[in-house]
Amino acid sequence: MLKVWGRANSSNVGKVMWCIGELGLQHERIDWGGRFGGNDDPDYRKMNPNGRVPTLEEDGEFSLWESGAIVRYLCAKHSAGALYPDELKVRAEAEQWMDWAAVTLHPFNPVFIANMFVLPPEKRDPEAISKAVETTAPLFGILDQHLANRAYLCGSEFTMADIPAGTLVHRWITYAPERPKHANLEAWYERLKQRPAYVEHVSSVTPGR
Ligand SMILES: N[C@@H](CCC(=O)N[C@@H](CS)C(=O)NCC(=O)O)C(=O)O
Repeated sequence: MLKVWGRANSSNVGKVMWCIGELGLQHERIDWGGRFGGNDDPDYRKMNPNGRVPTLEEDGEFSLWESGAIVRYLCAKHSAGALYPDELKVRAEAEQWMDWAAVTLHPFNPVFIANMFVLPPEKRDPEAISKAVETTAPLFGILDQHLANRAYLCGSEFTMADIPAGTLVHRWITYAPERPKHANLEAWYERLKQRPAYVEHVSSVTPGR
């Protein structure tokens, strides 16, 4: 049995839960981290020395942290040749988009969350949000251009490549109304919203802590 340790309103937990939903795997999710606490629990730290969420626990004998690594592992195990592309170059491209989303695209997200949901209203900084929009818009422009002639990041089919950036695009489109219009990006977001697991774990979830 799979266990996912992590609160549902974390984008990194949402990424893993969306993947599990796509794969149709039996699982249990345990509210952890944020307002639920638990990150400093010594047993939890044995599984995840970072004291962050999510952590995947499998059959009580294997655990894994880093949401992107968890998505890769689950897709490789349960969806080889589909969500986890067989062809080495296609898989490398998928991993390229996954790493890019986690490292390059992601930084706007904590700025949005802190200044829209977590900090007390008097401490929120609209300037920080504007700056994040300004630096992030060209990055979503890269995705928009890439999506000009393909339905999903690796081509005509949905793969694991779509999961990390797809998790973030919801927050971008929902919480950055002053963003530039990117028609291909918005069409991709609409396609993702046709997927029940995306709606359940990403697009219907209000961010927070
Ligand atoms: N790179 C890590 C980041 C993990 C991370 O920073 N998670 C955040 C939530 S998105 C966290 O644990 N925050 C503290 C908490 O929720 O208690 C991953 O992708 O799994």
